[in-house]
Amino acid sequence: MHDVRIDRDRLWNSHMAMAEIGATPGGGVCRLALTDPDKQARGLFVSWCREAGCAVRVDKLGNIFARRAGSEPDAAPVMTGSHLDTQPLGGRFDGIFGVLAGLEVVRALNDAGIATRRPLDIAVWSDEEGVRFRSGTMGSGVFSGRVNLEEALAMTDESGLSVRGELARIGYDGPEAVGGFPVHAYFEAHIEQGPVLEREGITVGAVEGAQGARRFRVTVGGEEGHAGTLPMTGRRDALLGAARMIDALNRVAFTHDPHPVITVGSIFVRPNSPNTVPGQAAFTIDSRHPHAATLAAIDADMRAACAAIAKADGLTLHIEQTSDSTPVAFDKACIASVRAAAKALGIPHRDIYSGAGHDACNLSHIAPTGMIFVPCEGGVSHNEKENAKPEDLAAGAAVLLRVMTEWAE
Ligand code: HGY
Ligand code: MN
Ligand code: MN
Repeated sequence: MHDVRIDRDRLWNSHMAMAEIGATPGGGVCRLALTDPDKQARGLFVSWCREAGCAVRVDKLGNIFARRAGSEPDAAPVMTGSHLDTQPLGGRFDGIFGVLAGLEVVRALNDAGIATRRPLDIAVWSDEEGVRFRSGTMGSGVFSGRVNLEEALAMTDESGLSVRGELARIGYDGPEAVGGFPVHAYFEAHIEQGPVLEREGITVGAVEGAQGARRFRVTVGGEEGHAGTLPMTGRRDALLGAARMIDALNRVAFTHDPHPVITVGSIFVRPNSPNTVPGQAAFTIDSRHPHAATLAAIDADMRAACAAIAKADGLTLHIEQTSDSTPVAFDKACIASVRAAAKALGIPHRDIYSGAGHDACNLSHIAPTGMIFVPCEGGVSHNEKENAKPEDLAAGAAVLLRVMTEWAE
């Protein structure tokens, strides 16, 4: 391949500049979907892409596509990308690496004056994390036809603000239809968010697939009462019931082999007053497993556990499933390209499976899809301490450059 080189420092410096937007005191980042920090991050990315000669499009769900023209403009693009939205105490690399690695590929090709036959698209998907609006991988979910656009636009956050309203507020209610154009292949670079690569001293993971993930919102109903006068017997304490359910759900995880991962990450209490017995509690469940049948069995166990406690405590129970992503296997030819690119570049690599969910999981339903993992320190992610090495990010970007240019011919 012509002398085209990833610029390690430029890639790292772009990460550090992006990390200043929504920076948290603990060294991480907070850029919840469609908030002002997300708007600023989007704006910075778009300005960089325009400087790199890309044409930028925004669709009705705020997904951004920066296109580097190919010699055959009507050919289906080779696409890369990820997300700029983060967890509330998120890291500087989760999602951001996939977006900025794509930009570095474009910058490196520009430096070398190399044209590709197919256009190259860098995508920024709206609300991958699903922290503020409950579904997770929302933008790529609608793009791939797995989530209904109107339902996504109607989703509201805890304060009742809708996706539709927030997109308009930050100016990313784009004109383009969501999806509907062919994608020749999709490759996403991402930190592993697990310990395997670092522990084995391996720089690149050729990702074979990702486990399935389902989310639920559980609402428990009891009755408000005075903390001082309501006797302990006969209370209908919704928060106590929820606490018992959360403990029972944790124990469900150990009754399946291999263990699923079941997480209750957020809880809401009404009226949330220190001297009122809670009349309502709501909490989320994130349940994941590599096998679809086991995911279904876990659902049944979780529902049974919550129902038994609700019955025993005289509480009402409502369980709403808010997302469902099936286990995916990525495209074998894409995986082979990632392995071959790492090998050609002399980069230590191995096959690996993803415990985390990604936009690539949605894209895999409509285009040949592969992922490139690089190590993160201690496997830590969704944590302000999330860290990666400049040389590993550059190696991942070099593999991305190679596979994208291979598939763009
Ligand atoms: O939750 C996930 O797996 C992803 O990091 N959003
Ligand atoms: Mn991510
Ligand atoms: Mn994440």
